[in-house]
Amino acid sequence: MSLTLYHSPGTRSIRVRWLLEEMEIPFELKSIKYDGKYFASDEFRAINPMGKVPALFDGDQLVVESIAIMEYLLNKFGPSSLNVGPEEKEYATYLQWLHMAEGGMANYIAVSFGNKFDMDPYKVSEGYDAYCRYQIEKALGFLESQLQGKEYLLQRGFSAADISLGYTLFFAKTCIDVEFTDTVTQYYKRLMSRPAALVTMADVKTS
Ligand SMILES: N[C@@H](CCC(=O)N[C@@H](CS)C(=O)NCC(=O)O)C(=O)O
Repeated sequence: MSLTLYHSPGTRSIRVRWLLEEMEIPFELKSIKYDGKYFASDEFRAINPMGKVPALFDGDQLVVESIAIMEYLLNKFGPSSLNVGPEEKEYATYLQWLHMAEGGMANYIAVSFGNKFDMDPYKVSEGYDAYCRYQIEKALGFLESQLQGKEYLLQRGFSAADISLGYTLFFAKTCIDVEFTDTVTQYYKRLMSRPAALVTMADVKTS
């Protein structure tokens, strides 16, 4: 087995690195500074034709998309207590947050962040930026309601869905102006104080 992760501090590859650390799976870390020009270069496109991080190689098999990589690792290198199966009561909630953290949150945060800093090619209309902000606020409100009486997203404890969302909350907190409720703030602190998160986030500020 040989796993290689292309990672940039502060980006979605945090999800994959954090999961690998939690699962204690050995891997080679190729940490590269986030650089749009390099990511678009022929050199990097030869590694990942999408020109993005994360990119995971399992031998010569490339896997992209952070949540797909997480599912790949959980299913291929499990069993792991961080994975939740269809036979479990909280399977629906698990799958929902595992994916919503990216498709229903981080994608909107990325647009709003890029727009705020005039990043090419992220410039969008005021109307679309407001739409993205609306989606982010709505998801945070839903999260607030789902966290009531719980330490993590699931009653049964910490899971890969918390890793997926932990990155998203980091992205929101550090890149766009967003207020977290006390419940979400406590949840975020709980996630970021995990030993595997501390290793993964050692090169970035989480507040
Ligand atoms: N949905 C993808 C998003 C990946 C992504 O956009 N990564 C950013 C860093 S957070 C990137 O590499 N952007 C470079 C680019 O799109 O040119 C995932 O979850 O892996």
